[in-house]
Amino acid sequence: MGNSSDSIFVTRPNLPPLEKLYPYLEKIWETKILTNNGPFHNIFEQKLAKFLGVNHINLFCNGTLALVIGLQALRITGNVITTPFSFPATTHALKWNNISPVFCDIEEESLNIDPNKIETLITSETSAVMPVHVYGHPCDTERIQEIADKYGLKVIYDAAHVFGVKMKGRNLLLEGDISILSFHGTKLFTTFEGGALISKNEAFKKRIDFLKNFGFLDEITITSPGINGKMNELQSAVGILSLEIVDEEIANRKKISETYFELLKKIKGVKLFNHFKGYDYNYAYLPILINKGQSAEARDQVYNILKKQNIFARRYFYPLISNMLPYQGLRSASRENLPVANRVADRILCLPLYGSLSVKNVHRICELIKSILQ
Ligand code: T4K
Repeated sequence: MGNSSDSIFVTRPNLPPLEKLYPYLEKIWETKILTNNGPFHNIFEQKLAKFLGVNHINLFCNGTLALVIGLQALRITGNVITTPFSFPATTHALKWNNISPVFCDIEEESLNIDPNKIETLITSETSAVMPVHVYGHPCDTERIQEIADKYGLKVIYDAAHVFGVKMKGRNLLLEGDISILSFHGTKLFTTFEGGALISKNEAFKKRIDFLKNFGFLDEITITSPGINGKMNELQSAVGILSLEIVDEEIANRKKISETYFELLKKIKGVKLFNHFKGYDYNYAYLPILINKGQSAEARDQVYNILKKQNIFARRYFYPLISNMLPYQGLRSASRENLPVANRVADRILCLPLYGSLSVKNVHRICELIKSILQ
């Protein structure tokens, strides 16, 4: 991470006013309740459930553990079909459960798992599908559910990027069996580190509550070999306050994104992702493809020239997870199996996007991209 004061990063956290946090800190210092289902944890859990329009939610210390524990609670085994175009946490969560990932190619337009390619990968070992709503663009959940129902598979959504995405007539977070969110410092909605798991019934939520607290049923009874996935009081306090500012952040990002779209659409070789049909986008990311030449060269050129100007765009998600050392040897990791994902990973660039990014800087970034590509 660069640290020059004029640096422009891919994102910046949207933090609540510090003075609003002080009363929460005073309360924590007074009561000395720091964690283990404290009062702020419970308030945040309720407020968050209401905000997201869900009934069953568990808070976590991060999104990765929510995934690991969610897979465990669903008793997923064998093989799981997933996307290679994501943050490594998605696939690592499978490995931490001794599950083998089977990589499926992605769609050109949404960059999400391609439902048309899932069925050919299903074998007697397959127990689930784990798609990711990449950059907050919703997966084709109806088609995925149809396939899951046909073969009796579970569906686990890595929904780390979708906070604040609003579908017309349905709640994206209630698709599949479970969804997990991330509240990491780089996310649109942050609790510094943090995450949540959304499920469909109270019994499952209770099971997750045990699993994320070592499996304790009461002071002396352990029901299962749980782990520590709890969110603490400080994170929860930040979460309560951050709920008050997230809608404004989305509105600010929307305006900034619109400036980007306006300027970038005129540049040959830049592909934008701005067709938000059927949903209100959360503007979590500003991904573009640099479509010039056959390799990653042009994209890397843009990335490096921006970097020299202290503009730190990011190549999320390059390299593909399937090309990372722990996964390279898998049959499904071959480039022939994943032509679209490999092509996209060589061209993807996420540009800086956050509510306080100035329009002047957006113009500067777009001018630089234009001068490099023309
Ligand atoms: N599934 C998906 C699809 C995910 O994208 C993620 C996380 C997960 C699962 C796992 O959820 P968690 O267990 O993390 O809750 C970041 C994040 O570490 C990671 O959480 C995130 N995805 C991923 C997309 O991005 P890095 O290595 O790129 O972060 P870093 O530290 O380079 O930060 C990028 C920029 O953000 C910095 O240049 C400046 C800014 N920044 C960052 C931090 C940490 C700040 O301004 N303040 C900060 O505190 O991975």
